Amino acid sequence: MIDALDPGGPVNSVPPNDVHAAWLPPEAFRALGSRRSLVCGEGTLVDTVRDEIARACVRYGGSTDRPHPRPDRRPADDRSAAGTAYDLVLALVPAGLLPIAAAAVDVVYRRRYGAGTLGEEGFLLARHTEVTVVLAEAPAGLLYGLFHLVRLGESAFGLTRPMELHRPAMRLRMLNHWDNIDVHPVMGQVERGYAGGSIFWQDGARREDLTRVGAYGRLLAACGVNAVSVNNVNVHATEARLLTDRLGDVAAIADVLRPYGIRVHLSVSFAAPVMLGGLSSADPLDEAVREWWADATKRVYESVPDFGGYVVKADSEGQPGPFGYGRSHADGANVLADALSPYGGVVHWRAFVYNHRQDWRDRSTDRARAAHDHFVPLDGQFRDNVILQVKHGPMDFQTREPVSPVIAGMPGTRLAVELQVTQEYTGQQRHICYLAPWWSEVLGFGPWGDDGPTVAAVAAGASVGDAAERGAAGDGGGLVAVSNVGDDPFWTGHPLAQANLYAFGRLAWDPRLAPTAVLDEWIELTFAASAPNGLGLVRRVLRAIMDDSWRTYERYTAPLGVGFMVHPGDHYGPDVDGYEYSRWGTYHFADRDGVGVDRTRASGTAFTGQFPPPWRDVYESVESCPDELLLFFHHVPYGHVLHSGSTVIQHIYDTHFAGVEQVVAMRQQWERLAGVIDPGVHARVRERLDEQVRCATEWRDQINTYFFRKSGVPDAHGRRIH
Ligand code: GCW
Repeated sequence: MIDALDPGGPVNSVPPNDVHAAWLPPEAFRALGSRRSLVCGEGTLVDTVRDEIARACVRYGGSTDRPHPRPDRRPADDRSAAGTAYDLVLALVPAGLLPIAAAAVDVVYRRRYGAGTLGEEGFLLARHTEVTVVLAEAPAGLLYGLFHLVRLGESAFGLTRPMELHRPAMRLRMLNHWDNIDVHPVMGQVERGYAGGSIFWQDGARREDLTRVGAYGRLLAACGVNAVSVNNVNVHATEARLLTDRLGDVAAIADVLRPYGIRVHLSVSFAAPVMLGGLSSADPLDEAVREWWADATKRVYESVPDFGGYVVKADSEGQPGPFGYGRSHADGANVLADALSPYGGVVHWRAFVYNHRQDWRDRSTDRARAAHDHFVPLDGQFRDNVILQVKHGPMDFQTREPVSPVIAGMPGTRLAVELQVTQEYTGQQRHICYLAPWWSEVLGFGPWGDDGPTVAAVAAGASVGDAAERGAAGDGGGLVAVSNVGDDPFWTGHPLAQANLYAFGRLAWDPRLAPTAVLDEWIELTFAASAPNGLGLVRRVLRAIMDDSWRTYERYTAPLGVGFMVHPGDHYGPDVDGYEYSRWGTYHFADRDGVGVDRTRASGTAFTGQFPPPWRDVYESVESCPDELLLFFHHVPYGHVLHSGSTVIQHIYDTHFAGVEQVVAMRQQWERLAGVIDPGVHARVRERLDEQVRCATEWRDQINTYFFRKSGVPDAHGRRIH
C-alpha cells in the first residue's frame, strides 16, 4: 500500500491510501522531486506536469518554477529566481524566451528534424550543459515527456545523454471497459471483469467519488494510453441512456480524465433511436434516424467538447445492428460517423460479427471465417472517421490464434487491432500470464510476409505495398484493448496483472519495444519503494516467473492452437467437451483417431484462403503449418509428427506435465520475495499462485486423461494419467 502525499492543488489524482500505487509510487518521482526545475508553457496538461513535479518536490526537497510573467524579467540564463542553476527544463516550444539550455536544444531540434516533427504528442529529450531538457510542441507531449523522465529516474540526469525524439506509433491508444452501470444478472458489474466492481459505476449509478478514476487516468497517461470507453460494448437498457439523459455522468468522468490527456468514448446501442428516441426504426438509411443521431451527438458535444466518439458492437451476440433492416455494416457505421464528423469524433465499429446460433452438426460454417466474410467486401465503403475494430485473432482471444486475415484484407479502411488485457481466456487474473510477449508477436507479424508492413504498421495506418517498418503515427485506427481494471485495491485483482495493463500502453506507444524491457520498466517503477535494497532480487524473481508465463499457460491448457476447451459460460478451468456440441462455433473435433479443425481449401472450410501469400499456403500445408497452430488449421492423427520431432499425443502429454512443473517452480520462486516486498502484495500473489497450481493440475489431468482415453496411446515416459 502506498503512503500517498497530497499537497492539494487542481490535480488530485493520487490513489486513495488503501489503493495500491501500481507503477507510480511516490518513490518513482525521487529523481524529479529532488531537482530544481522550470516548466514553461500554459494549458491544462502543462498544469498537470507542474503539479506532478510540485508534489514530488514537496516530498523530496526540490523546487519548481514557472517563467516570470513579464518577459523582460525572465532569467535569460538557466538560473532559478533564487539564483541557482536549473537541473531540468520542460518547455512547450515555441514559447517566448527560453532558458539558454532549452533554447539551444530547440535550435538543434529545428535544424535536425524541422519544426512540427514532434506533433501533438511527441517530445524531445536532451541533456545540454548539465541541464536536462524536455521539449514538446503540444501540451500532451510535455506530459508524456514527464512520465518518460519518471521511467528514467536518475539516469535522466546522467552526465551525457544523446538527443532522443519520441512519438507514438499509434495515434489512438484506447482501453475499452466492459463495465455495466446496473449489475447484470449473469455478467455482474463488469463483464469478464476479474478485479472486483467498476471504478466508474456501482449498483445502477455513477460513483459519486471519482478520485479513483483520476488516479486511473494518471496511471494510463504514464504508460501512454489516450482514450477510454466507459461502458460495456453489450449495451443494456440503463447503459444506453448514457447517450441522452445520463450524459452528465459521461461529462463528469471526462472532466476527471481530461487533465491526463485522456478522451472519453461511449459504447452505444445501434437501436438507440428506437430505445431512447421513440422512433419506430433504427434503419440507417431512414432520414429521421440520421437526424436523431445528429441531434443526439450534438448534445453529447455540448456536454463533452472533446468527446472521442462511439464504440459499436452490432449484429453480434444478440446486439441490434443494420442486418435487422437489411442494410450493410457500412450503412450502419456511416450514419454514426456522419453525426460525429462535424466535431472530429470517430466510430469504432467492431468486426466481431458471427453466427452465435450455429448448429454443431453444420460443418459448412466456420466461425473463424466470419469477420472476413462480412467485412472485406465492404472495404472502401466506410467514412474516414470509421475505425473498424478487429480482434487480433479470427476467433476470440484464445491463448493461441493466428492473426486475423481481416487485418490484411481491407487496405481502404482504417483498422484498429483489439487485444484483451482482461484475462478472460488466459487465467482470469488468478493465473500469472504476462501477455506482452504474445502481443509483441502479433504486432510484429507480417500478414504479407517479412517484406510487407507488420500488424502494428497496419494499425498505425500502413497498407499492403508499404515497407515493413513505419515510424510515426499515420491515420490508422490504432490499438484498442479490453481493460483489466476494477475497484480491487490492487486495481487488477492479481497484482502482477498490472504489468499487462502497463505493457499494453507501452506497446501501443511503441510496438517495437521488447516485452522483457517493458517488464523491467514496470518492475523498476512498481517495486521502487518496497525493495530499496532488494530490487535486483525482485527483478530476477519476476523475470523468472513472468517472462515465459504466457507460454507456460499455453502448455497446460488447450494444445497446439485448438482453443475453447474451457468451462462454458465463465470460461475458467478445463472442460474439454464443454463447447463441443454447443451453438457457439467453437469445436475441436477430437475422436479416437485425431483432433483439430480442418480449415484448408483442399478439404476443409477454406479459411486458409482468406490469407494473402505466403500465409495462405504456409497454413494450408500440414508440412509447413507452424506447430503451435497445427490444430487450428488441420485435423491430424495423434501419431502425426510435429516439426519438434514429437508426435501430437506425446506433445500433449509432455507440455502438460511441463506446464504444471513450471507453475510449481513459479510458486517456489515467489517465496524468495517474502519479506523483501510489500507483505500485502506478497500475500495476494501467493494466494493466487496456490490457485494457479491447483487449476493447472486440473488442466493437466483432464487434458491428458481425455486424450489418453480417446487415443489409447500411453505416455512414452509412463507418467501417471488417470
Ligand atoms: O469473448 C467474448 C466474451 C463476451 C464479450 C464478447 C465481445 C462483451 O465472452 O463476454 O462481450 O467476446 O468481445 O463482444
